[in-house]
Amino acid sequence: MKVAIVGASGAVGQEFLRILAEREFPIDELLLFGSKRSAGRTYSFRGKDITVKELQHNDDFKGVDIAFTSAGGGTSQEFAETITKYGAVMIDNSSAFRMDADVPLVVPECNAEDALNRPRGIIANPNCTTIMMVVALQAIERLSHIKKVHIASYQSASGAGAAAMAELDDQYRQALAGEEVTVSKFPHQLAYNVIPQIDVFTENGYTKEEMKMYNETKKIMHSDVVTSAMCVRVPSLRSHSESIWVETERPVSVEEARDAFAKGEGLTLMDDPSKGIYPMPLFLAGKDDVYVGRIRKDLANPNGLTFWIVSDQIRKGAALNAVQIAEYLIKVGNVKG
Ligand code: 11C
Repeated sequence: MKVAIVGASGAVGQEFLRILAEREFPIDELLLFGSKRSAGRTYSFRGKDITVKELQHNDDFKGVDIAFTSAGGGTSQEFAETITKYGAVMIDNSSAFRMDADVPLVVPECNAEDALNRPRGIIANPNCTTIMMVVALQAIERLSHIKKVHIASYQSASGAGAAAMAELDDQYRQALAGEEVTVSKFPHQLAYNVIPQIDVFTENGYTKEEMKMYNETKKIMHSDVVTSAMCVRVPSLRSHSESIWVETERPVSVEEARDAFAKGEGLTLMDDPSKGIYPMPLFLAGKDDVYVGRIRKDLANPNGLTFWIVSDQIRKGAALNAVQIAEYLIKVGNVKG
């Protein structure tokens, strides 16, 4: 199998390299692409050095079976035709095509089969906050239809990329040294702070990040579920956390929910609050699953249940989810492998 990574030098691109190396992903040849700036850099993959090529409008994607793209929406828009014209399946991590009717939006635990119907050769990877949430929601949906979801997110610096992680480190160093704090990747200083804004505001007062959760959840779950999210940037480095309140058609007990989470695909139950056991982002970076804890009835709603999830959003929220989509296509014989 000939595989390409577009945006190889970014935080998600680097995670693709790690995940493809550690899984038994069938690769005969791996091509790395990036901007003019990152072209020429070399990364090691399964003991071999691979040099990043500049992404250009040429025939470099001839013979490529799967292209994982994570170089921003603009690049995905501009290069989608170049990438897919010889038949490569483009699994795109940007928000460029997610809500297009002819592009499936896939989280394998929920709607893997949607990936088989891709008229444009493009499969979209959802936003990280949506991916981790729907993996957990799917377990509850199997018990009773979810009508409403409220979410408060606690999103790490890494959601804004590798440079943003470095900026958070710098901000702590600068603040402790009494220096002026550099703010460039976030709307305000993040060190010693939380910021109730991720992405830009839309007309209804919600941010784009919050509206992604609203729209993408319906599409992935094939559901009329309505979500209302408050997305907040917090000064953790990696892994996002979410408080979630669901309202189901019939009341779901804590025991039923705990059992469903324990058995759910891609989920790990971590729920023993009396011993201080619940998921925390600091300790779950680099893990594959969505971790669930603090499961309890919603005191404000007889049909409500509330819980807390944490997941490494660069893995399950981005690169791992895309690789799992590709693994599904290989497993069902939809692409050769
Ligand atoms: C963040 N969730 O934490 C965003 C990053 O649509 O893929 C991912 C944006 C996207 O800042």
